[in-house]
Amino acid sequence: MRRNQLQTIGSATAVLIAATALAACGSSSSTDTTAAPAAMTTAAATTEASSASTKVDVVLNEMNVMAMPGEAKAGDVTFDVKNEGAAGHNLVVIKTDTTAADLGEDAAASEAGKVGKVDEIAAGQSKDLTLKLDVGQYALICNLPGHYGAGMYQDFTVN
Ligand SMILES: [Cu+2]
Repeated sequence: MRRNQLQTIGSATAVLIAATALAACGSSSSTDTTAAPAAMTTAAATTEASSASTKVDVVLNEMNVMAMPGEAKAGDVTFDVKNEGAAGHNLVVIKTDTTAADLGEDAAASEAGKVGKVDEIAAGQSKDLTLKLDVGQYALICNLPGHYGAGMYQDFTVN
């Protein structure tokens, strides 16, 4: 009887140790192999989501608007607008059937068809603007007095 009890305790202890070892092994391996890939999957998904928004660098100076690239796929487009000039500039995004050079008067352009605007940016500063753009022809202009007429415009195509 006593010997049987000892055997029972002994095997119960062995089972406990094995279970503890399994649990420790299981929990550490599940942390290492499932949590890490899950985090990587999340990061990859985030990267895919942000790359779904096309990034366009727009540089403003005296007296140019330079968008790189000059076209984008329809959908979310993020204009990363940097004023590399010495004066303040703004950026108006206009959907238009004409070219950017043909928006109207010399001093200031018509903003008919405006789909978004970045208010005046001080020299050396940057601002972002994300717009959902349909397929079409657009004009990117600075419409501070005299700037459009001085050449601050560029065509932009969404396809
Ligand atoms: Cu300007």
